[in-house]
Amino acid sequence: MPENVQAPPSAGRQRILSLQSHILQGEANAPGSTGEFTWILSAIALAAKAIAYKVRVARIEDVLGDHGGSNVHGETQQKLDVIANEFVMSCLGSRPSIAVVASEEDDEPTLLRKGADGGKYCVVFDPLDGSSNLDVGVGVGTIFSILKNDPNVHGAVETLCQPGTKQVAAGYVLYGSSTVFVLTTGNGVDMFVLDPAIGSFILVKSQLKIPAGGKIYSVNEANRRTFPDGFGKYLDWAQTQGYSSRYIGSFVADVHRTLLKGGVFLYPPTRKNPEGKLRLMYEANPIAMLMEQAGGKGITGSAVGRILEIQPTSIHQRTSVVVGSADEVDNVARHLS
Ligand code: AFP
Repeated sequence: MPENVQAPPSAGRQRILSLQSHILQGEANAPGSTGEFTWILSAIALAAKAIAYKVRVARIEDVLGDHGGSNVHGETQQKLDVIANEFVMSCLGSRPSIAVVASEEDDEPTLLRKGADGGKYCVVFDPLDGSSNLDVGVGVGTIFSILKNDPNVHGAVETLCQPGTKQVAAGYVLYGSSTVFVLTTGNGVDMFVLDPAIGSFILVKSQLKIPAGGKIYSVNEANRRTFPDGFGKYLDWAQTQGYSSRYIGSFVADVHRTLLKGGVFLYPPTRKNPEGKLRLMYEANPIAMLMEQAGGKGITGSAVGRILEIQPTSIHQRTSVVVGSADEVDNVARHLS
């Protein structure tokens, strides 16, 4: 630069980019974009900030423990499950671009708009995954998946029952030692961290890639005797190869570690949950999309198929899950076939 020309204020400095600016930038590069998508992500980010705050002060405000009810899956609801669900619902409900929303905590999806009034998108979410760990201060998370709305399909359930390959975006927010927002809009994976001082999610890693391998398996090994044989064979093999075991019991936290450090997370079919425990639309699909976008893989444990290709028949259906580094998912698959 010539000596007489002053450097712009940002030259030589690290650029600070918020989630909002990052999405706006993406929309500016997408011809015909209307900005509706930005509104949805900003609603999720707002709900996430409110949930992050509640999780931090839960012990002080005495909102830990059982709510007294159970959700559609027969699981005990925590007080914070209900609070988080209301936060996400109220943030999303006011966005005119959303036609249908469905929460893991609710029996039925909510049809917000239909026909000609219908918005362009549908949002499916698990407001507070891993909530049974809240009382002991373990990381929990919100998981979401965004699908397109087809105005010609009537009925909320029919509208939502799309395979994971149709997701236009997916992500999670981890409420851990920091609040981390991991997002894909189908063009790689980006990671943001909430700066509590300014109340913004700041981009910390663009185009995040999962390591191709990693000698860590993450599974509830107490269920091993009831896994299909192939999973036992894989675990025996991994133990002879010097693998480590890490299991938090909170899907988002286990997935986040796997994404950053490599390895594999497994929730196989068990005697108690022959279809697997995790929910296809609220948990498995969004995480499988993130893993694939980061260069990893996601398969079901039973038919050794790609999670994203499962055609859902109900919005609360469960699936077995094997997600993580491409080489490690292949190692598991090799023992299943
Ligand atoms: P909660 O939301 O009831 O705590 O369930 C958490 C979860 O769905 C998922 O986050 C964990 O990976 C999985 O269950 C743990 O299940 P196990 O306790 O059977 O290992």
